[in-house]
Amino acid sequence: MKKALVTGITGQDGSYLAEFLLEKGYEVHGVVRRSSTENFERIAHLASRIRLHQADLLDQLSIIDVVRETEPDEVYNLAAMSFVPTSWKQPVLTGEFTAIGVTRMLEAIRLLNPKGIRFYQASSSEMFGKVLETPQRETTPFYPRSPYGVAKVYGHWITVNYRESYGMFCCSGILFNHESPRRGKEFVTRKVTDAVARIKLGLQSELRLGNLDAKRDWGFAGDYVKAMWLMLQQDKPDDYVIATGETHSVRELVERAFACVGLDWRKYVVLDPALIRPAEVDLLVGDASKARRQLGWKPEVDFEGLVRMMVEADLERWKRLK
Ligand code: NAP
Ligand code: F7E
Repeated sequence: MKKALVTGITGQDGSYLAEFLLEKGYEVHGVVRRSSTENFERIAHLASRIRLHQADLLDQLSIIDVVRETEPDEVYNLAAMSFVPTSWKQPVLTGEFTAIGVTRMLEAIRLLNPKGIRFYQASSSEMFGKVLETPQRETTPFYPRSPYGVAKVYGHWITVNYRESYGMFCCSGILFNHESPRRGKEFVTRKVTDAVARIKLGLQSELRLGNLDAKRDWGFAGDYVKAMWLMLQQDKPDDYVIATGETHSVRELVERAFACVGLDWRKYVVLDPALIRPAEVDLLVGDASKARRQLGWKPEVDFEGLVRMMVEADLERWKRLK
């Protein structure tokens, strides 16, 4: 039985990845940080099948301890401060978690089992930022536009560097936006689908949004965790773009989500300048042909299916709560 260690297991991707690895027959270990109130909602249904360990990406010794105790075959480093606007409010902390945290993980592996452990780093399309090429692929130069994007560029290159310096099996997945009913409510897709459900049920009257013109390549998180695993099953470590190849504006997302419940979005959406970012990423669209060719990966859920899935899940949840 293979063993996997997942940081960020309480997050959206961590919960889908843990499910996926359990289905593959893995023994799954997760890193959680200490908090006065537990926030294990996304993995509650897996509680009896996974093992959780307290550690923090800010604390090198705790990371070494958890790698030593669990002796994993594969490490998936998903933990990060992942909300872009917060990275302007807490740029130093974002750098500590999202950038230097990667080095702490890699150092633990280098010290304990550099040839035996395979490592996945959760890199991001935010690294392309003010894009220098469209569509974006593995060779597109980076131009990050937020402290989060800058931190992810560091995480990406330190992963490449440990592969090249020490011959470690390190992969970086450059994942474009991926969403699900488990997405945090501060991200635009979930903010919209949650509001649509509440408005439909008479629990909310307006939805405040920022830039409606930004375009993103949105996929389904359940599809994307499979790509993470596939990267670590190859003969050689490498970096891959994971995306759908389709882009849509926030306006299209809003229109489609309201249409799912038969409402006209113009009656409810209020533009709020406070939600405009200091620097924006205007357009993202990925070219995942390398992943398709070498990993045999392709997304199963399209944009329309994704929005419908999220609206329906939020409607169900609010009906139950109501
Ligand atoms: P998420 O839902 O925000 O989850 C982030 C996870 O990181 C949570 O489990 C969080 O734990 C954990 N974490 C944060 N700081 C930590 C620390 N100091 N020590 C230990 N754990 C810590 O993010 P996600 O959407 O699942 O994304 C997973 C990863 O992929 C992140 O690295 C993100 O930056 C990256 N990524 C995401 C996307 C996307 O569209 N979703 C695209 C590209 C890359 P708590 O529960 O304790 O907060
Ligand atoms: O914003 C615009 C906003 O916060 C998407 C993270 O997972 O994906 C995510 O980062 C777009 C932006 O995601 C609101 O200006 C308009 O252009 O959902 P988001 P993100 O910033 O793209 C990447 C790949 C990651 O790696 C990150 O970790 O939507 N937008 N109005 C808004 N965004 C939010 N959040 N809220 C609004 O009211």
